[in-house]
Amino acid sequence: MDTQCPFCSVQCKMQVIQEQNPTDGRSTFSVIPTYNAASEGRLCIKGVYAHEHVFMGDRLLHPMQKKDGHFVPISWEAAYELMASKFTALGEQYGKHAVGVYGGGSLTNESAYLLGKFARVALQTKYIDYNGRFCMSAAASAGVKVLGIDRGLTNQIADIALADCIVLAGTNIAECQPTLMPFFKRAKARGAFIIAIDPRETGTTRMANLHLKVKPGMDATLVNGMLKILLDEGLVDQTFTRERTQGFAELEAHLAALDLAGIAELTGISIELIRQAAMAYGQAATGMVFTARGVEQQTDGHMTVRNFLNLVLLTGKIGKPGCGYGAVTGQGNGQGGREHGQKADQLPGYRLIENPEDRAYVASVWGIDPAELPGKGVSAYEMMVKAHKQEIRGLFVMASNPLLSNPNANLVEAALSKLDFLVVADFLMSETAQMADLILPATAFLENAGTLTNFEGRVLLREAGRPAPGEAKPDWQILCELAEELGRGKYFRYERVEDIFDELRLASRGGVADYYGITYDRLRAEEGVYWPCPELGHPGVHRLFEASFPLPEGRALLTTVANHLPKEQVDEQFPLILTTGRVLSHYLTGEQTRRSPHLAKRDEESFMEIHPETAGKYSITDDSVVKITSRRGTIQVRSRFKSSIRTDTIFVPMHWGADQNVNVLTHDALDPFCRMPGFKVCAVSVSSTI
Ligand SMILES: Nc1nc2c(c(=O)[nH]1)N[C@H]1C(S)=C(S)[C@@H](COP(=O)(O)OP(=O)(O)OC[C@H]3O[C@@H](n4cnc5c(=O)[nH]c(N)nc54)[C@H](O)[C@@H]3O)O[C@H]1N2
Ligand SMILES: Nc1nc2c(c(=O)[nH]1)N[C@H]1C(S)=C(S)[C@@H](COP(=O)(O)OP(=O)(O)OC[C@H]3O[C@@H](n4cnc5c(=O)[nH]c(N)nc54)[C@H](O)[C@@H]3O)O[C@H]1N2
Ligand code: SF4
Ligand SMILES: [Mo]
Repeated sequence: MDTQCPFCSVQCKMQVIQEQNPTDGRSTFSVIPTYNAASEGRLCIKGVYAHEHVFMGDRLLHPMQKKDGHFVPISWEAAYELMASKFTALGEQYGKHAVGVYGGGSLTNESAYLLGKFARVALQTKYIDYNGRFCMSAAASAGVKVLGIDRGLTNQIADIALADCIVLAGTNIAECQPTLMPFFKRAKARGAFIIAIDPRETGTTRMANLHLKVKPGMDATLVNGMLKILLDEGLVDQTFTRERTQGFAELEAHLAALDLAGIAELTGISIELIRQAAMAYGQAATGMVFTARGVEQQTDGHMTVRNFLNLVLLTGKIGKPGCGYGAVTGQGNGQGGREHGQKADQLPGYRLIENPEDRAYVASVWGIDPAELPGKGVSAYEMMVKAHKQEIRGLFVMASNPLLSNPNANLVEAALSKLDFLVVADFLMSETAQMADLILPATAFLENAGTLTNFEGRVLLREAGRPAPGEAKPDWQILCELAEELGRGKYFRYERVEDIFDELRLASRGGVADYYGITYDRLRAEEGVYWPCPELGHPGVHRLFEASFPLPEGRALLTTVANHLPKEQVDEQFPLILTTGRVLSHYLTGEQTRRSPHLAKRDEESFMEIHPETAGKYSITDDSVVKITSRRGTIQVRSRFKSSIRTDTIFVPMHWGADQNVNVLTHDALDPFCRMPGFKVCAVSVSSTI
């Protein structure tokens, strides 16, 4: 089976070989990495064992309806009838917007595109959003505002090795995109200076020349310090700033008024270290800045990314070899998943649902009247709040496990319980699926063909390697058949998945993320194609912004960013900062990796990283079960002493559920610009359970 790893945004290519023993019929598996330009023939441990959840996990094989608290298998026909009748009845009683749709960044471009169309055309609801809201929304919205385009990497991956200075802010590439590490190591071997910004030590910070152990949530302020030093030291690229940006005068005045001693105090980083970082980046001839969820999953994540972009723009380090910005995308199709209409305010190709021209164009491709298209809905967590208020009464979740991944999980659980009808399409019995009234069995990566766009903005084709097991069906087929049952089938008739891609190409044509020139034949022949690719013979754009930015006068936007504190602050009762994230062997809510024996055994349960000095204060011993409590709830995990984490901070990963679900603790304040939750900072107390 020639395939791609289903997990992170690198999308490493591989071959899974199944051999069946003729006597007992049992299968053994081997996995060979295959070459593609991003992974260069590497796989991390998650890729090596990705097939395990497909073959060994307790796959969902039949549609199932919950009756008296138990799931019973039903036919696809009965499932479609039930869903259509329930959603139609809710629409008649409460209006069409009483039904919501919730998607995911693991879906192929074809399914993500179709899910957006399904919500607007088949259900005619405005409420659709997806898990990428928690992932890429801060970086995406900042990229659009400042640069005019949101593409994960503004240049090509090969540029990393050409950078003389690299800033890695809130990104743990060593554990989250491990196969990219050699690109950074190559840069370092060439003499690049690497700066990591992270409150704790990771495999990534260990690679750095300078590690700034920032106080969680204080990155925007830290960058203000770096910008001020660049300005004071004459390291601003005056020509670039004058010719290619706007807003310099305001930014200059704002920086001049800032006080470095105050910034050092707020961020926990000394002026000397801030200066060292600023000088290294400012003096380097080439350089790149990368941000990820550490700085983005904040209640000011949008503005924080804009400040990192100030760093890039003030030094003119974009649009040329060895220079650029990367928002290190998370999910396998985290990039494509955010371009084709799963987001509350978007239509395919990054068109906007509130823009009359965009509406008219997409409506013409879909063969409907633009007046029929609903307006914009609300963000993922806000849909949960609407469900809690019973404004949303029916919900269709496809490729996400919101019970574990939304902030403030107790409210989310209550919201999902209040729904009149919850449908979940998944291939595993997730915690959210367990709450469903109806489960639709989907296909896993080995059975599902389609395109995915990797973190660079390179579109890749993943072929299906095996038939769907049991009665499972690909997501796109489920959507088409449901649309038929809802009486909207004429808008959803495709013979093959490639036909959906061809419609997507047309729907995205002329948009920001233009896929028109990309075809399955090209994807089979080439190593993937970068968007924008507006014409069939077009090579795709490897490096953006070489000459201008797609904004008024071709200029990027500099932003004045205030020194902000995170929304939730510690106090006497909740004296520690909790930050959350990932470990190498598990993926997101752990649904897939917890079912893979080789991956699960590396980390069988959740844990809390804590400084031994801090632990001592609360009489906590190493490797013991502890309680962590926030203003929202309590979880229990095992302690893990780490003398390399800040003493005011603890870290808990996000991969487990039930009484280890870290999102029971997180708060639900959202970033005002992009509605990203502040997953990376909440106030907690810790205590021993002994
Ligand atoms: N193994 C593995 N790989 C994955 C995933 C997975 O679940 N497991 N998920 C994929 C997805 S969807 C995503 S979005 C990416 C996520 O990739 P990353 O964003 O790299 O992962 P995180 O661990 O969430 O956060 C990165 C780092 O931010 C640090 N951090 C926490 N708070 C702050 C802060 O306030 N400031 C700064 N500067 N740093 C902070 C954390 O200590 C952590 O080391 O990974 C993708 N790859
Ligand atoms: N505290 C805290 N919370 C976080 C984060 C954090 O750093 N800290 N990170 C956030 C981020 S970045 C993300 S991306 C979200 C992720 O949040 P979720 O979307 O909830 O995470 P997953 O575990 O990927 O859930 C995907 C579900 O869909 C199923 N699935 C996978 N592929 C497919 C498919 O192709 N089709 C169908 N139908 N089903 C499929 C899987 O079996 C799984 O049950 O979590 C967010 N939540
Ligand atoms: S998890 Fe990411 S880095 Fe690891 S094999 Fe899969 S795609 Fe590659
Ligand atoms: Mo993510």
